[in-house]
Parts: sequence; structure tokens; C-alpha cells
Amino acid sequence: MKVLLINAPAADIPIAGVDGKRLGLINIISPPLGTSYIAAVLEKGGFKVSLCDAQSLKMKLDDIGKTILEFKPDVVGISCFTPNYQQAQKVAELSKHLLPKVMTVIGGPHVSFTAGQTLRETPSIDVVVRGEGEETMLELVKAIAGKLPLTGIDGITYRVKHLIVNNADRAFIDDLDTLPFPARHLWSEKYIKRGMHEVPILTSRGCPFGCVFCSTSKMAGHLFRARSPANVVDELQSVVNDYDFNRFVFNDDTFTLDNKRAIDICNEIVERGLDITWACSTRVDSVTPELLSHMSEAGCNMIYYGIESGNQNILDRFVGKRITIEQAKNAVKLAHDAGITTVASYIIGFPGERADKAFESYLKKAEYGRTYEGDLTGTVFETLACAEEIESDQAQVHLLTPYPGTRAYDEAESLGIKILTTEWWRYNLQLPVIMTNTMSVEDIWSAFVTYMREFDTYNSIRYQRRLKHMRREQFYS
Ligand code: B12
Ligand code: SF4
Repeated sequence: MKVLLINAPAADIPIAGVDGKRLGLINIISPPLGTSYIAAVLEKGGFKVSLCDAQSLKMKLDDIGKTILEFKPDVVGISCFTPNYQQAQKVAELSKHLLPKVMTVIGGPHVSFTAGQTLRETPSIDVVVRGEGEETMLELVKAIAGKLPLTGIDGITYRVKHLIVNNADRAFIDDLDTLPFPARHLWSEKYIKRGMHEVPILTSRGCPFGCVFCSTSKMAGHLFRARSPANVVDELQSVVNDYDFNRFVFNDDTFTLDNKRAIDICNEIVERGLDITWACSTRVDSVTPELLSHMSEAGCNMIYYGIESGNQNILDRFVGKRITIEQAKNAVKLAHDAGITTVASYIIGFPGERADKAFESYLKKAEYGRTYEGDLTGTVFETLACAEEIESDQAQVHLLTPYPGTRAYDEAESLGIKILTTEWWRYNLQLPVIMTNTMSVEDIWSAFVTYMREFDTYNSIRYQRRLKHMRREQFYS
């Protein structure tokens, strides 16, 4: 029994973005851990598996077709996010067209919350796997191989004649140390040629918070489940040894949620003499000088903080992140003190934020480095002013986007959000798909364009400053 796992290609975006240029969509070569974990579990179960990452490797449907015909799978497993869901549907159609007897299975953070609808509108998809996929996919493939009924398999949605059946939810994997390491031996050699500069690794799943725009707590549970430090560092070491790679990115949502575990991982890296560098994401309220100094010593040189808004009221009442702006300022400063570069991420378009045309037109005319007086409180530009005070090395902005599985989607109306479209390809965080009780879609877009331009300047000025600083340090040392 052969299984081909395909990461659907990125959405093909037919429109021009800010300033008439194509949208600056994420162009990072990042091999997918979800399908790599599933591949490892299936291989351990005795199945022959191949991985086809059409997303990072920018494969077209024709190339995917060739891969399908060469490998001749019995099962095709497709992975997608929200914006490339339509591409995933095309991959399913193509699979059935080329191999009419193939079973098609789909999973990932979009279809997990739209399973019934996905099956209703996509006859070429046979089964949707909801949530964490490793155990479910193994049971499913075993059932397909043995021609057994799907009735007892938790976590799937499928068709029985004209009915759509939702089996019970699957319990989350209790002990993540029991999982094999992702099947990196199936990764394409093209990743390196195409510029992959860091290897992703995942050390924990789940989040006890429930930020309005994020589906992690629903997808991976409210309980923070973490791998042991030894198990994590074994994986880092195996990548260094087997692939001679020493730059990593921790894909965890909140790498340092458990400070003690994070310090133990750092100590283990140092004790084993691993010469690596790495980046991670975390919350501004879960770092301390002690932790950051351990992280820096163990090779961490970049932290990504989700700060989200510069308005405390919006953070408290709407976002539900349970952080303060003071904590954000402090966390950025502490990271810099420890010699770690920071990237701060912000979101605009929250209900309650007001447009401010006067300030927007002032910004259009002003030179960077200007000062401004006046009250931006409650306007969409309060976050911009705050970002300038927080002074992270880099700043990013996204539009509030109500992905299925988030509170912004499930409770849109009561939160003051009007969802304007479910053309999923638009859900890329850079196109407005909502309006709010305080901003029209035009207001949101216009503010976003201003932010993109302001943050471009902000980032390049900080980049130049950092370069100068580095040169000075190198010169005098
Ligand atoms: C690393 C990362 C990226 C990387 C690499 C993504 C990749 N290919 O893995 C990059 C930078 C490229 C990226 C890009 C984007 N990302 Co991103 N990313 C992540 C992040 C932080 C970690 C992904 C990861 O490694 N997860 C760990 C693995 C184990 O989990 P998993 O991928 O979900 O897979 C499990 C299940 O989903 C399921 N499963 C998945 N696929 C399949 C397939 C089958 C057949 C089966 C059975 C099961 C199954 O089983 C897997 C194992 O348990 C997640 C957050 C998160 N916590 O997951 C966001 C996340 C996936 N990203 C998100 C978003 C929004 C984006 C972008 C749209 C952002 C943008 N500005 O454009 C783009 C989309 C690009 C595109 N082409 O469409 C959202 C997705 C929401 C949604 N509904 O789509 C997430 C969930 C963040 C969030 N909390 O909102 N991302
Ligand atoms: S944004 Fe971060 S803290 Fe908030 S729910 Fe998602 S993972 Fe948790």
C-alpha cells in the first residue's frame, strides 16, 4: 500500500497588491512538518510513503500529475491552509482523474473546521481528517489496506452513500515523545537549491490562550503539550549529524511557555556542544533575563513576538491575548539586551479601531524620523505609534482575518465583524475580507497600505542601523 502526501500549491493570486506590485506573500522555503510527521508514522507502520511539497517547491498541477503517475499511490493525502484550499481541491480532482481508484484524504487547519462543507462541495475528496493527523491517518490507511469499515476511526468525516458522517473527535496525542521524528529523509534535495536556510522543528503543541484570530487552541488543544528536552535535542543533533545543517526554526507557537523546559533545552544544547543557531516565536509575557541569556548562549538569535495591537483596550477586550504593552516593550528590550534580534507582529482591522484620514494623509507627506503630537487613541494608527516606541528590529503587519476555527469566524457578528467573502484564496492576511463596526473595507485597505509603506521604511532604517552597529562592533573588537 503506497501513500503520496501532497502539500497543495500556494494560491494563485490574480490581482496586484500595494502600490500596484504583486502582494508580498510569504516566500519562505519551509518544508512542512505536518505531512513529514504523518509520513514518519506511516513508514513506521510499514507503508511506503512519498512527500510532494508543491507549496514550497512551487510545483504546478502538471508537475504534481507527473509525480502521481510515477509513484502510483493507493492513497493520496493532501494538506492545505485556508488560502490554498481551492488548489487542494484541484489536486484531489487531478488525483481521481489520473487514478480513478485512488482514495483521497485531506487534512490541515482549514478543512478541520469545514469538513462537511469540504465533502459537500468536493466530490473528489473521500475523507477529511480533522485535527492532529498522525494516529488518525495511520488507522485510516490500515483500514483502507484491509478493506475495513471506517466507522471506528476517530477524527474523520466521510461519505456513506449520500450521507456525510462525522466520527467522534480524536483525543490529542498525550506524549509527544512517542512520535517518530519527521521523515526528513523524504525531503526533496531542491529545498537547499531553492534557498532553504533553516530547518523547522516542533517541540510543543497546544495553547491555553484563545486569541480571537488564532485557531491553535481549537486545532491542537488548550493544553500545552511539550516534548522532553532530551527528545528535542536528540532531533536537533540528528539533523546536524545526518544533514550537516545547523540553522533551525522552532515552529512552536509559544516556545518558552514553560520557562524551565526552555532553559533545560538550552542547557542540553550547550552541554552536548551543538554549534547551532535558531529562531523561535513566543509570547511577550513568557521571557525573563535568565531565560533569554540561556537562549542566546544556546544559539537563539531571533525571536518573533506576537504583540498584535498598540491599544491596551483592544488587547484586553477584543484580542484576549492577556498581555500588556508594557510587557511587550520590556520583552523586546530584554531580548536586545541578551543580543537577540526581534521581530514584532501586529494586526490591524480590529472592531473598535477607527480610521484617521487626517493622520494618514499627514504620514503620506511626512519624512521618516518626524515627530507628531496629538492623540491617536482609538485610531487604527495607535499601533503604528506604539510599534515605533517598542522598537523591535523588524515590524510586520497583518489584516485581521477570520479563519475557520477562530473566534473571529465563529462569533463574527457579536464581535462587530462582518465577513464579506468566503473566497478562501483571499484569506492571506494581506487582503481585506471583513469590515467592522468602526471601519469600512476601504478604510481597512487604505490603513493597511499606509502601514506597509511605513513598516518598509521602519524596517530598512533599522536594518541599516543594525549593519552599522555590527560593523562598529566588529571593527573595535
Ligand atoms: C511554520 C508555519 C508556516 C510556514 C510553513 C508552513 C508549512 N508548510 O508547514 C510558512 C511560513 C510557509 C507559512 C505560511 C503561511 N501560514 Co503558516 N504557520 C506555520 C505554523 C507556525 C507552524 C506549522 C507547523 O509546523 N505545524 C505543526 C504541524 C505538526 O501541524 P500541522 O501543519 O497543522 O499538521 C497537522 C494537522 O494539521 C494535520 N494535517 C495537516 N496536513 C494534513 C494532511 C493529511 C492528509 C492529514 C491526514 C492530516 C494533515 O496533521 C498534522 C500532524 O498532526 C502554523 C501554526 C501552527 N501551530 O501550526 C502556522 C499556520 C499554519 N499558518 C497560518 C497562515 C495563515 C499562513 C499564511 C496564510 C500566512 C500568509 N501571510 O500568507 C501562509 C500560507 C501559505 C500558503 N501557501 O498558503 C495559519 C493557518 C490558518 C488557516 N486556517 O489557514 C496557522 C495555523 C497560524 C495560525 N495560528 O493562524 N506558515
Ligand atoms: S496567538 Fe499565540 S497565544 Fe494566542 S491563542 Fe494563538 S498560539 Fe496561543
